[in-house]
Amino acid sequence: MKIAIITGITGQDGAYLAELLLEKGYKVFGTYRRTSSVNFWRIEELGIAHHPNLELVEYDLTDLSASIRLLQTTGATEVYNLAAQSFVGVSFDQPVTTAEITGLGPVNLLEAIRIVNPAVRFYQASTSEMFGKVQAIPQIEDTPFYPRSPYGVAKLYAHWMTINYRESYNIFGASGILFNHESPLRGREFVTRKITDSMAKIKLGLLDVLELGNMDAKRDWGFAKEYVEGMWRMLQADKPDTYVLATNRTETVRDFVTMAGKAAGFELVWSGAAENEIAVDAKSGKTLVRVNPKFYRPAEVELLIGNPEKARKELSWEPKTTLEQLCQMMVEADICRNQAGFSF
Ligand code: NDP
Ligand code: GDR
Repeated sequence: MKIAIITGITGQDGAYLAELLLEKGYKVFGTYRRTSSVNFWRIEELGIAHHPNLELVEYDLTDLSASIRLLQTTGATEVYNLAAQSFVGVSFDQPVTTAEITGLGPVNLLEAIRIVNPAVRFYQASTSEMFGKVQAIPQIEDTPFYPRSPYGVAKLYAHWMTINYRESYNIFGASGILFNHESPLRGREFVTRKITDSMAKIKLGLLDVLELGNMDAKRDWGFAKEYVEGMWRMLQADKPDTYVLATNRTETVRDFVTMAGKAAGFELVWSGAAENEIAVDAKSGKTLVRVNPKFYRPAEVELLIGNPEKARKELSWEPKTTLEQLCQMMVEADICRNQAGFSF
């Protein structure tokens, strides 16, 4: 039986990846942080929280000795490092914590692998945020990086450390440069889920208006469940490498709001510019969306679009779910949850 560690199993990707590895017959050690109240709603929703081959382990990525013990006690041969302070907005307010967790944290695991078992295969969750102020369109593995947030800078450090351990110690360190991927399990602070949850609430009369920041930002949004399959394929490859996973389609935040509004039964019409922009429902005449500059970021990533050609060729990976299907799936899930009084 193959044994894998997934750090960050309480997050969106950790939950989907655990589901995938359990389906493939793995023994999975999923790590979670000690908090005053546990946060297992995603693995519960997927129905795997009590799977006999899933063991939940308390662990913090910033602790080197805990990382060494994790490798020693589990006997894992694959480590998927998904743990991070992953919210870009917060990274501007907590740059040091973000650097410690998101930047230095992965080095604790790389060191643990180097010390305990250099044959362990390591996946690092890198990100399109490393491209930041983009230097080429679309972005591929070789596009120069220009991160625009403390989060992006921290991830870039971890990305290069993964490559450095690959080149220095022959460790199988794979880095997946994943573009935004979403799902009904996305955290509610991220823009797509904030939008789908709010549209569901407005439809059910639980919210009047959705407030957002930069409507012009363009993102390449895919379906998270498909992206975790790409992570697994990277660790089954003959050699460790860096791969972009993306859809090669980009849309604005505004377009996603319109799409989610449609899925909830509204017909949004936009007017005004920048800080004064609003969207009115053509059927009821009510203002349902408005800009609030408090959601603007000190520096923004304006445009992301990735070409996953290398992953398609070498890993036979490609995205299948369209943005319209993804948006519909998220709105429907949020309508059901809000009807049931679910609050995550
Ligand atoms: P989430 O924010 O949903 O999950 C992050 C996970 O990291 C949570 O389980 C969180 O635990 C855990 N975590 C945070 N800090 C620590 C710590 N100090 N020690 C141990 N665990 C910690 O992220 P996603 O699932 O969306 O993303 C997974 C990874 O992929 C992240 O590294 C993210 O930066 C990266 N990524 C994500 C993309 C996306 O579009 N989703 C795109 C590209 C990269 P807790 O629940 O306790 O907070
Ligand atoms: P991002 O995702 O920063 O791309 O990072 P997020 O959904 O937070 O923002 C996407 C874009 O939407 C704009 N935006 C808003 N964002 C949020 N969260 N809330 C708002 O109200 C709002 N209004 C407009 C943002 O300014 C931004 O341009 C995500 C995370 O999952 C990272 O961990 C991951 O590495 C990258 O995707 C790829």
